[in-house]
This record gives sequence, C-alpha cells and structure tokens, in this order.
Amino acid sequence: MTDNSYRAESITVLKDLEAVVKRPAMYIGDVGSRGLHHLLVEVLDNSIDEALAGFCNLIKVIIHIDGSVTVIDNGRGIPVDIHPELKIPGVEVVMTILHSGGKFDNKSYKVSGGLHGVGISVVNALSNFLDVIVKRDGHIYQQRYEKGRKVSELQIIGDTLDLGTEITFLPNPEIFETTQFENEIIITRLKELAFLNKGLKIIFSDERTNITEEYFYEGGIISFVNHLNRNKNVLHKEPIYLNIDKLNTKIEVALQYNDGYQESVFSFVNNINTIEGGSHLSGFKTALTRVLNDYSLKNMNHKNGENLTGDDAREGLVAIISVRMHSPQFEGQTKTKLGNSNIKGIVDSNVYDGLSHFFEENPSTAKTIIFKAINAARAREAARKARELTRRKSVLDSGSLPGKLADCQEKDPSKSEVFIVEGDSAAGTGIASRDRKFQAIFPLRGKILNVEKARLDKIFNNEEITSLISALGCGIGEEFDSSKLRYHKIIILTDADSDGNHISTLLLTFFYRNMPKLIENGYLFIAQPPLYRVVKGTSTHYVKDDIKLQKLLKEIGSDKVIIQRFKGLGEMDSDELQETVMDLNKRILKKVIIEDAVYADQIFSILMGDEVEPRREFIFKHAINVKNLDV
Ligand code: 0RA
Repeated sequence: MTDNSYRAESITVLKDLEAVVKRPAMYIGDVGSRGLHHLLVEVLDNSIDEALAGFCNLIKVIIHIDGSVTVIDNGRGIPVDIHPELKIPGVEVVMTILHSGGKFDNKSYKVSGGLHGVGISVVNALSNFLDVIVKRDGHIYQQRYEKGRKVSELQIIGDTLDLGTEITFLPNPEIFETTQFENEIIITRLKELAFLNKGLKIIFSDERTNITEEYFYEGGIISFVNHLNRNKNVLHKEPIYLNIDKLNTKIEVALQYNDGYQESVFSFVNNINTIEGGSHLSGFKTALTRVLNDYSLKNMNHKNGENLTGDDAREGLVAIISVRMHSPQFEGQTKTKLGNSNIKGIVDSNVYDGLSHFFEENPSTAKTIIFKAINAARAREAARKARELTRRKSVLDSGSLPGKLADCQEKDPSKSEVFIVEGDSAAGTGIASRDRKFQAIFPLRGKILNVEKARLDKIFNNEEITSLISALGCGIGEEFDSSKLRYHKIIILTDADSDGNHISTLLLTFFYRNMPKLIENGYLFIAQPPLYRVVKGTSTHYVKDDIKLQKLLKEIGSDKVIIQRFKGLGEMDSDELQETVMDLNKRILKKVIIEDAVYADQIFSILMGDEVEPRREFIFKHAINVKNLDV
C-alpha cells in the first residue's frame, strides 16, 4: 500500500517536472537571459520570505566559476521531517512538486500569481544539478538532484546548532539560450532587496571575477530615496517617511523632492517591483496631489485657479512605496501591476492623513514643495502653448509625415518597422539595402536634445524630436496613443563607437521618459551591427564583438583568415548592411525591456543628469564592459 502510493507519487513528480522541461517558458516567462535570472530570483524569494517572517537576517549569493550559483540563508531551514501524506522529507516535496515551495503556514506575506512563486521545483527541473544543504534540528542534511531527479537520499552529513538553507544549482544549457549570469542584473536586485528589507544583510560574491560586495541599509527605503537622490540637489534635507499598518496591510512610503524635472516613483508589493504600478500606486498619487492642493488652498492664499495636476505634484519627486499584503493579485503584460482594488482606498486615505500631518508640522518644507509644484504648473501651461504653436506649424499633425522619413509601403503597424539611423550617409546605405515593403528609414541628423535636462516645452521646440514623434505617429507624454503608432518595431541603428553609444543612450532616455509604453509593449529594439567581417576561403562570417571573434577563430582556425573591423555603418556596403541588419533571418536585434525600472532610471540619471562627476565615474567604471567605447 505504502509502496504503491509512493510509486504513484513519484509518477506525478516526474510528470510535473517533465511538463516544466517541455514548456519552461510557461513557468519562468522565457528561456533567455530574463528566464535564467528568474531561476535565481525564485530561490532568493524563498530566503527573503524567511527574512520577512523574521527568521533570517543574512543571505549570501555566490556565482561560481562553472556557472553555478549558491544561495545561502540563515532562516529556519527547509523542513526535513517526513511529509505525512507524501511520505517523503519536506525538502524533497519542495524540490520536486510544483508550487510546494511556499510555507505550509499562512502567516507570512507569501507572493502569489503570475511568474512569481512558481517554486524551487521549477529551478530543480531546469538545472543540470541542484545541491541542497539544510541546517536544522541539530544536524546538517544534504541531498543532490540532477535534472530534477534525486540522485541521493536526504542524509545527515554532520551536526550543528545553526539553522539555515544552502542551495546550489547549475542551469541546464540545453534549455537556456544563455547560461551566463550577469552581475549588473543580480546586484541591482540584491541592492533593491536590501533597501526594502531594513536590517537584512546580503553578501554577493562572484568567484569568476573575485568580487565581493555587501548590502545592508539601516534606513531601509529612506536610504533607498537618499541613494536615488544622491547626485541631485534636494529641496528638503530628510526624506518624508510614513509607516502605516492597517488591516493586515503594511504600507511604507519615503519621498523627497529634488530641483530636477523628472519623477522617479517606484512601487513594490511584497518586495516585487511593480513596474506597471497598480492600485497601491494610484492611491499614493491621488493622495499626494490632494494633499498639495488642499494645503495650498488652506494655507497659501492660492485661490486663483492654479489647480495642481498629478504631474505638477510629482515634478522632481523621488519616492518609494512598499506594500506588504496577503494574496496580492498581479496583472498586466509583465504581471507587475497590482490588481487588488481595495488597496487604493487604504493607501489613499492613510497617505493623505500622514502627509497632511507632516505638512502641518513642517510648514516650511510644505511651502517649498508646493512652490515647486506651482512652478511646474506654469511650465506645463507654457509647454501647452509651445505645443499648440508647433501643431499649428503642422509638424505634429498626424496627416503630414516629415520629409526626411523614407517610409515603407505597408500600412499595418504590426508588419512595419522603422530604423532610426544615425547620419545621412548611413541612412543612404540603409535606404539602398532595406525592403521598402515593410522597412522605413528615419535619418537622425546630429545629436538629439538631452531630454533629462529639458522640460517638455523645450522638447517640442527641437526639430529632430518633433519630426521623430510625427514619424512614429503616436504622440508623446499624456497624449501618447499606442493605437496610432505606425510601426511595431522601432529599431535604433547607430555606430558601435562612443558617439553612437551616446546617441543610442539619448534615444533610450527619450523613449523611457516620454513613451514608456512603447518599451513596455516590446516595440523598441537596438540593432546589433557586426564589428568584424571574417573571411576564410569562400566563406564570410560577421561577428558582433571581440568575444564572439575569439570564439569563431577557435572554431575555424586562425590561419589564412582576413579580418576586417568596421569603424562605422558607413563602411559597410548595402549588401552587408542588408545581410547583417535588415535580413529577418540573419540579423540580431536586442529588445529593450524595462525589466528593472530602477536600474534604467539610475543609468539614465547617472549618464544624463546634471552632475559631471558621477557620470565620469560611471563611464570609467564601465568602460571595460562597453565594447568599442573609444574615449
Ligand atoms: C517550507 C516551510 C518552512 C520554511 C521553508 C519552506 C524554507 C524554504 C526555503 C528555501 C530557501 N530557504 C528556505 N528557508 C525556509 C517553515 C519551516 C518551519 O516552520 O520551521
């Protein structure tokens, strides 16, 4: 009987894990870099859950030379006792049964829905090996899996009074397109987690490069806001902080204004970055706008109809809102939008009360902030007038396309693409090599305006930008309308040198700030033109960087090869450009994703902000990573 049920059990386990191997994208989103990093996030989330529940204050992440990763925590340790129904140790349940990774109790703020919390069994199924060590009940337990199947029974390998879990896994290269873990992605997430969980220490080491870093922030999200504002001139010394605990929902808010024009508001639910926002973010925004308007009406003799909009209230604002709650519902394209509608009201009324109270107690800070918003309102009015003027000049009229756009014949946006090409000569080659049926060319002349520094009114006076906007057809800012977009692939094509990099970063900044939906919808791409042409005998290869070049030379042998390095797109003839950039079957495009809005914003403010010093530091630090940056 026992034997039978055990066998029945192992059959379902195999079926579960086979389903994961068969359709990995269903469980982790995709099998590219994003999916790969999701494996680590999945393991990490379990350790974070222990921290949230108050049992863990140290997490270590180690990348090994062979590409495997270890996550160590000092939580309670995965249970090792025999599961009463399944008759196998708890740790085996967690490793082999889908969605079983969660706590069996219901006390912690467990994540649910979407890609989040699919369970460690998914990581196990997609790994060549997974080793687990549990410290619990006075012993050290160990077990090993290969491709999801156990290859040893859980055994005691020593004694200890410590508690904790240690998991090491090596992603299966037959499943993933890339198995290269990237420090920048990992470090951004670890820092974010350390900010969001005050008192938690996270240690990251990379044995490939001998880097070790530690993240620990006593101030929690207050430190987060200080960090985001570190290169800015702030309007009040300390971030405003609210800590609300209502109806089993914890809401933390930290905010601080700087003298810039951008808004950087990041929202989280149970440590997940809700890039698409949702009910908690709407509640916060509504409350902030209402407090500013009410305070200025009551205390600032400001009744001449200058109503502050949400955008006015958030100009120069840096804020973090972090919510912890039971059973969050995640919606949206990337499952990062909070759907629970009751949260809006809870956040709205409590943030309104907390902020009003703060303003009453700190009238000079309140006034500084409101003056800033009133200025924004006036600038908004100026921008509206400038826009109207531009419109009258018919530059933005949806009917008239800019003269320099070489449009395609196709009218269906989903079948059309546009290349934004740096310089007239490269654009000429582009026009000669494209398929005019569905490929349009937009030549960009010189540098576009640095939009981080400029307000909308200036943006509308820049001709490069206005003609780009009319070429795309979708409008900008609050008037952005995705359904009017004329191309569903917008491809940035620049030289692989420092000028090209700069232009491409400027364009990214522009899109990120003014048409974020375009990125969220997956419409923005960066072309990867090759850096080298390698000819050996009758065969020609194009490779995009030095690493790929070395790899190729190893494969084909380095004797009797002719290697040409392209200095710019201008050096390619139209056949070469056609083959490497236009040809759907041969080209490589990089899709731009706002996987991590915090990271994107950081890069943009570091590279594009006012302060010169951090920018120089950044370029210096990353110069080795940015290939062909010929500064
Ligand atoms: C199930 C139940 C309990 C803890 C865990 C799982 C757990 C899982 C992981 C994964 C990585 N680190 C982990 N730490 C803990 C609760 C155990 C109890 O009640 O003592």
